[in-house]
Amino acid sequence: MGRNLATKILEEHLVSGELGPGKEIGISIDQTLTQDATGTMAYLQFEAMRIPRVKTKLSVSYVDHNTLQSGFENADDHRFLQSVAAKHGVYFSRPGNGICHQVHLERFAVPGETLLGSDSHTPTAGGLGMIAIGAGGLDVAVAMAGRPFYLTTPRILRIMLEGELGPWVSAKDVILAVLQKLSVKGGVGKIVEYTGPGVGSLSVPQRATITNMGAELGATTSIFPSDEVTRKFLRSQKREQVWTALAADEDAGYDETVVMDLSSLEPLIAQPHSPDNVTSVRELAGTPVDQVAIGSCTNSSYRELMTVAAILQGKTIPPNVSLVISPGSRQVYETIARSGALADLIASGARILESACGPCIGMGQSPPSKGVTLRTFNRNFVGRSGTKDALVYLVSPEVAAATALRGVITDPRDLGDPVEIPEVDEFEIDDRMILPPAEDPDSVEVIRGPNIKPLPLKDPLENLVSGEVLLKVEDNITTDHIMPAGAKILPLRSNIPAISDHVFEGVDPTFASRAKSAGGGFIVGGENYGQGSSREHAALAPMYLGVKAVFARSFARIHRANLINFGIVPLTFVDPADYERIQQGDALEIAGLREALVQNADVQVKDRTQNRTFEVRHGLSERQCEIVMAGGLLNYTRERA
Ligand code: MIC
Ligand code: SF4
Repeated sequence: MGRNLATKILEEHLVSGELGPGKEIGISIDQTLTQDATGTMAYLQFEAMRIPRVKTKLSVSYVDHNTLQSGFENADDHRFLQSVAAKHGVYFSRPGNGICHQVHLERFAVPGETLLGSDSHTPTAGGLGMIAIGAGGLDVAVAMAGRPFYLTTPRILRIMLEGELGPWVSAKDVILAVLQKLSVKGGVGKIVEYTGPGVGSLSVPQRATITNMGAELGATTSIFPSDEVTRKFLRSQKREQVWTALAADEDAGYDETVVMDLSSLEPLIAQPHSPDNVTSVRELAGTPVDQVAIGSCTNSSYRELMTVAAILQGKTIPPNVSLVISPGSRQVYETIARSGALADLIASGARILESACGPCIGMGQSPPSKGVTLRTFNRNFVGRSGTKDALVYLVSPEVAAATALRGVITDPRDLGDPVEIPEVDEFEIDDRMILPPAEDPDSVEVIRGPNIKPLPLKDPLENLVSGEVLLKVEDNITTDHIMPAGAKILPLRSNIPAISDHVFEGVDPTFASRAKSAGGGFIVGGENYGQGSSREHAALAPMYLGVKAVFARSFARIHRANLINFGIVPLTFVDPADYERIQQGDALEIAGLREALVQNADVQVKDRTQNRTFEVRHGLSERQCEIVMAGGLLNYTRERA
């Protein structure tokens, strides 16, 4: 049997282990990317490894998240990032140059290579035929040091695309349809590989929208073949020389296959508060909205903003709607400006923001109380917009623009003939906002502001671990629940003592102070605990508060890896009913934890409050056991250096 594309690239990069169900593999990483909200930690960790220059083919540091400088903190972080990049061989994409995933797709992604990024939407580059994986900052730091990235061999899920998209239906509708079918847990442990005759009808930015939101499936990554469409896109970026044709073998095998007919899709919408809560736009048509936000790494490419501009041209948005637009990259921004489309957007009453993540991560533009907001983004978790009781819906740019125009949720098919946007054969290429690393690293002084606090480290794991259940939460808890973001908290990303006070703030504002006064303890979660963002702060800050282990029904991949990296033991219930039995406040004791890890045995947990014992499983590889016992990956790496 032939090989699928994902397996081919994984095999080419395999440096340890062998591919097989449940087996841990180590792959070499060609490229890394970081963004500012996770990057400060990643570079502090890289510095701690005392390696002078990155050992990857290419590493890029982007500034796109913390661009609202309402105090010195973010600006200080940017200065640190710029200087540390110059010193250690990393390219630096300046604030304003765009969202990491959009810029990386335009300027750096290479078919067939591997990319590890400290952001969960790194799989965006899968639209260009890369194996691009999101991870915690520490994993990225280790990759920059030239070490492999470890993961459990993913199952390969094929999505066979047939037919072509109808008028006013776009890539966002494809991935919303996939989410509707598979749910936010449907991709856990899998790589989603798109194949079939429908692939050729999708442009690279459309493919990237689909692979981007594969993160919302919980997938390890998603990938498209590299074909003539890919070549054309690379030519438009004056990078045709990096193109190679890549595809699965004709007779390739897959673990699972789903068939999707593109021509049967209609405009879709994800309702509050989960990206998989999908229905048709028709169903909700007529609902009044307060805000429409267009942008993010999912939907802010050139063609998308041109489409929005064409829909709004010569019109004015109604008084009940605030329309905000953030172009995905400076290249997109400049191109729509030169074409005149930007003027059309401004004239329509749109509020134009800088090219950055912006409202997607709650950096400004929070909706009003109980406000209805339609966004072209990828996540609509409670509170992420900055307004806890807001109702956030996720849609395509076409639906967003039609809705902004009418002031009520609108199926764009009601607008009549679709707008046609001619493709750009060649973009104007200007990389002056991407700074190459210094030629003389010794001359560079790394600048640290007062917000950058030293990295907290954990002691090696003890054999007897005890404490109380500090919090019990339900299924699908996101890292936005665990470690909220937004304009007020994000500036503290390089200050763990300060950011720790906000852990679980939206769920239980007493959590941090209770954890501190109890000297730490445990967390209990349901299924898919820790889904969403890659922020390692969702592990690092609880570690700082003394959390020793998390019990859950199941974990999301990146968060589980982050817990291990910071020495917190992720444990799953052997009998799922124990999740129901265990209560917040129970006093627990685990004797012989280290032994259980070494012997690869199930772990006995004594619930002193209920006077009963239950079993949990760690499922850690030998390497992961050693990391946890060392008190985290940094200690482990140092011990081995
Ligand atoms: C997100 O979309 O949630 C973020 C902000 O980009 C995160 C990274 C972070 O929290 O810094 C992600 O997706 O990994
Ligand atoms: Fe930025 Fe939003 Fe994309 Fe995260 S999902 S990288 S916050 S635009």
